[in-house]
Amino acid sequence: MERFLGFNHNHCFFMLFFISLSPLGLAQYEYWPYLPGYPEPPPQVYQPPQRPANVPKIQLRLAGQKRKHNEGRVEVFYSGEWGTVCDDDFSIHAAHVICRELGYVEAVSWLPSSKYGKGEGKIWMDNVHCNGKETTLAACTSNGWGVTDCKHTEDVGVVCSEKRIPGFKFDNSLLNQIEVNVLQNP
Ligand SMILES: [Ca+2]
Repeated sequence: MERFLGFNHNHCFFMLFFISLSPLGLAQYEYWPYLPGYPEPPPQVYQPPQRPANVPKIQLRLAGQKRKHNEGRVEVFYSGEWGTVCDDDFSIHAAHVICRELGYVEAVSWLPSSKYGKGEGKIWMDNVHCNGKETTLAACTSNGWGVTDCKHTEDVGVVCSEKRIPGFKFDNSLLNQIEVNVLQNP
Protein backbone atom coordinates (compact mmCIF):
# COMPACT_ATOMS: atom_id res chain seq x y z
CA MET A 1 0.00 0.00 0.00
CA GLU A 2 2.79 2.40 0.97
CA ARG A 3 4.64 1.54 -2.23
CA PHE A 4 1.46 2.07 -4.19
CA LEU A 5 1.09 5.58 -2.76
CA GLY A 6 4.76 6.24 -3.38
CA PHE A 7 5.54 6.83 0.30
CA ASN A 8 7.79 5.20 2.80
CA HIS A 9 7.62 5.62 6.56
CA ASN A 10 10.02 8.54 6.58
CA HIS A 11 7.98 10.46 4.06
CA CYS A 12 4.80 9.84 6.05
CA PHE A 13 6.32 11.05 9.31
CA PHE A 14 7.73 14.09 7.59
CA MET A 15 4.36 14.90 6.07
CA LEU A 16 2.43 14.46 9.34
CA PHE A 17 5.02 16.64 11.08
CA PHE A 18 4.63 19.30 8.39
CA ILE A 19 0.80 19.22 8.52
CA SER A 20 0.77 19.51 12.32
CA LEU A 21 3.04 22.57 12.13
CA SER A 22 1.18 24.24 9.30
CA PRO A 23 -1.60 26.66 10.29
CA LEU A 24 -3.45 25.29 7.25
CA GLY A 25 -3.04 21.74 8.53
CA LEU A 26 -6.64 21.41 9.68
CA ALA A 27 -8.09 22.97 6.55
CA GLN A 28 -6.05 20.60 4.41
CA TYR A 29 -7.33 17.66 6.40
CA GLU A 30 -10.93 18.72 5.83
CA TYR A 31 -10.43 18.54 2.08
CA TRP A 32 -8.61 15.21 2.19
CA PRO A 33 -10.08 13.28 -0.74
CA TYR A 34 -12.21 10.21 -0.22
CA LEU A 35 -10.17 7.04 -0.66
CA PRO A 36 -11.23 4.37 -3.15
CA GLY A 37 -13.61 1.96 -1.44
CA TYR A 38 -14.99 4.73 0.76
CA PRO A 39 -17.72 6.25 -1.40
CA GLU A 40 -19.04 9.70 -0.57
CA PRO A 41 -22.24 9.54 1.47
CA PRO A 42 -25.25 9.73 -0.88
CA PRO A 43 -27.14 13.06 -0.81
CA GLN A 44 -30.16 12.97 1.44
CA VAL A 45 -33.25 12.87 -0.77
CA TYR A 46 -36.72 12.55 0.68
CA GLN A 47 -38.74 9.89 -1.11
CA PRO A 48 -42.43 10.79 -0.92
CA PRO A 49 -44.65 7.83 -0.11
CA GLN A 50 -46.37 6.08 -3.00
CA ARG A 51 -49.77 7.37 -4.05
CA PRO A 52 -52.38 4.57 -4.22
CA ALA A 53 -53.38 3.74 -7.82
CA ASN A 54 -57.03 4.80 -7.40
CA VAL A 55 -56.13 8.23 -6.00
CA PRO A 56 -55.87 11.05 -8.55
CA LYS A 57 -52.72 13.13 -8.77
CA ILE A 58 -53.26 16.64 -7.49
CA GLN A 59 -51.13 19.70 -6.85
CA LEU A 60 -51.43 21.89 -3.77
CA ARG A 61 -50.47 25.48 -3.04
CA LEU A 62 -51.03 28.06 -0.34
CA ALA A 63 -52.48 31.38 -1.47
CA GLY A 64 -53.73 34.73 -0.18
CA GLN A 65 -52.51 38.20 0.68
CA LYS A 66 -50.48 39.20 3.72
CA ARG A 67 -49.22 35.80 4.73
CA LYS A 68 -46.01 33.96 5.31
CA HIS A 69 -44.79 31.29 2.89
CA ASN A 70 -45.87 28.50 5.24
CA GLU A 71 -49.53 29.56 5.61
CA GLY A 72 -52.45 30.44 3.40
CA ARG A 73 -55.66 29.47 1.68
CA VAL A 74 -55.51 25.86 0.53
CA GLU A 75 -55.73 25.55 -3.24
CA VAL A 76 -55.95 22.29 -5.15
CA PHE A 77 -55.11 21.74 -8.80
CA TYR A 78 -57.36 19.00 -10.11
CA SER A 79 -58.69 18.24 -13.59
CA GLY A 80 -56.78 21.20 -15.07
CA GLU A 81 -58.20 23.82 -12.68
CA TRP A 82 -57.18 25.43 -9.42
CA GLY A 83 -59.90 25.37 -6.76
CA THR A 84 -60.33 25.61 -3.00
CA VAL A 85 -61.35 23.47 -0.02
CA CYS A 86 -64.40 24.16 2.15
CA ASP A 87 -63.99 24.41 5.93
CA ASP A 88 -66.93 22.02 6.68
CA ASP A 89 -65.71 19.09 8.83
CA PHE A 90 -62.08 20.24 8.35
CA SER A 91 -59.64 19.12 11.04
CA ILE A 92 -56.02 19.37 12.09
CA HIS A 93 -55.56 15.88 10.60
CA ALA A 94 -56.43 17.24 7.16
CA ALA A 95 -54.10 20.19 7.77
CA HIS A 96 -51.24 17.78 8.59
CA VAL A 97 -51.80 15.89 5.33
CA ILE A 98 -51.79 19.15 3.34
CA CYS A 99 -48.68 20.54 5.03
CA ARG A 100 -46.71 17.30 4.58
CA GLU A 101 -47.74 17.11 0.93
CA LEU A 102 -46.29 20.63 0.57
CA GLY A 103 -43.03 19.58 2.24
CA TYR A 104 -43.57 20.94 5.75
CA VAL A 105 -43.01 18.69 8.73
CA GLU A 106 -46.52 19.22 10.11
CA ALA A 107 -49.42 21.64 10.53
CA VAL A 108 -49.58 24.15 13.37
CA SER A 109 -53.25 25.12 12.96
CA TRP A 110 -56.00 25.75 10.42
CA LEU A 111 -58.35 28.67 9.85
CA PRO A 112 -61.97 28.58 8.62
CA SER A 113 -64.10 31.17 6.83
CA SER A 114 -61.67 32.45 4.17
CA LYS A 115 -59.31 34.08 6.71
CA TYR A 116 -56.74 34.33 3.89
CA GLY A 117 -59.29 35.81 1.49
CA LYS A 118 -61.82 34.19 -0.83
CA GLY A 119 -60.56 31.99 -3.63
CA GLU A 120 -62.01 31.84 -7.11
CA GLY A 121 -63.36 29.16 -9.39
CA LYS A 122 -64.19 25.67 -8.22
CA ILE A 123 -64.55 24.55 -4.62
CA TRP A 124 -62.99 21.16 -5.26
CA MET A 125 -63.42 19.55 -1.85
CA ASP A 126 -66.09 19.77 0.86
CA ASN A 127 -66.62 17.78 4.09
CA VAL A 128 -63.04 16.51 3.94
CA HIS A 129 -62.21 13.72 6.35
CA CYS A 130 -58.59 12.68 6.83
CA ASN A 131 -57.15 10.40 9.49
CA GLY A 132 -53.82 12.19 9.18
CA LYS A 133 -51.91 9.24 7.71
CA GLU A 134 -52.91 9.84 4.07
CA THR A 135 -50.02 10.52 1.69
CA THR A 136 -52.06 13.11 -0.22
CA LEU A 137 -55.17 15.20 0.37
CA ALA A 138 -56.67 13.40 -2.64
CA ALA A 139 -56.73 10.20 -0.55
CA CYS A 140 -58.98 11.77 2.11
CA THR A 141 -62.72 11.26 1.76
CA SER A 142 -65.00 14.13 0.76
CA ASN A 143 -68.35 14.69 -0.95
CA GLY A 144 -66.61 14.13 -4.26
CA TRP A 145 -64.66 16.43 -6.56
CA GLY A 146 -66.57 19.71 -6.93
CA VAL A 147 -69.60 18.43 -4.97
CA THR A 148 -70.29 21.12 -2.38
CA ASP A 149 -72.85 23.35 -0.70
CA CYS A 150 -70.21 25.91 0.25
CA LYS A 151 -69.36 29.42 -0.88
CA HIS A 152 -65.87 30.86 -1.16
CA THR A 153 -66.46 32.62 2.18
CA GLU A 154 -65.88 29.15 3.67
CA ASP A 155 -62.49 28.55 2.04
CA VAL A 156 -60.15 26.90 4.49
CA GLY A 157 -56.59 27.96 5.30
CA VAL A 158 -53.71 26.20 7.04
CA VAL A 159 -50.63 27.25 8.99
CA CYS A 160 -47.75 24.82 8.49
CA SER A 161 -44.62 24.45 10.57
CA GLU A 162 -41.66 26.64 9.61
CA LYS A 163 -39.62 23.45 9.48
CA ARG A 164 -39.52 21.66 6.15
CA ILE A 165 -39.03 17.94 5.52
CA PRO A 166 -35.26 17.51 4.91
CA GLY A 167 -34.48 16.74 1.26
CA PHE A 168 -38.11 17.23 0.15
CA LYS A 169 -38.30 17.72 -3.61
CA PHE A 170 -41.37 19.59 -4.78
CA ASP A 171 -43.15 17.56 -7.47
CA ASN A 172 -44.78 19.96 -9.93
CA SER A 173 -44.77 17.45 -12.79
CA LEU A 174 -48.55 17.75 -13.06
CA LEU A 175 -48.32 21.50 -13.78
CA ASN A 176 -45.35 21.04 -16.12
CA GLN A 177 -47.36 18.48 -18.06
CA ILE A 178 -50.24 20.94 -18.46
CA GLU A 179 -47.89 23.73 -19.56
CA VAL A 180 -46.30 21.44 -22.18
CA ASN A 181 -49.76 20.54 -23.50
CA VAL A 182 -50.74 24.20 -23.70
CA LEU A 183 -47.52 25.05 -25.57
CA GLN A 184 -47.97 22.17 -28.00
CA ASN A 185 -51.72 22.71 -28.58
CA PRO A 186 -52.30 26.43 -28.06
CA1 LIG B 1 -70.60 21.00 3.14
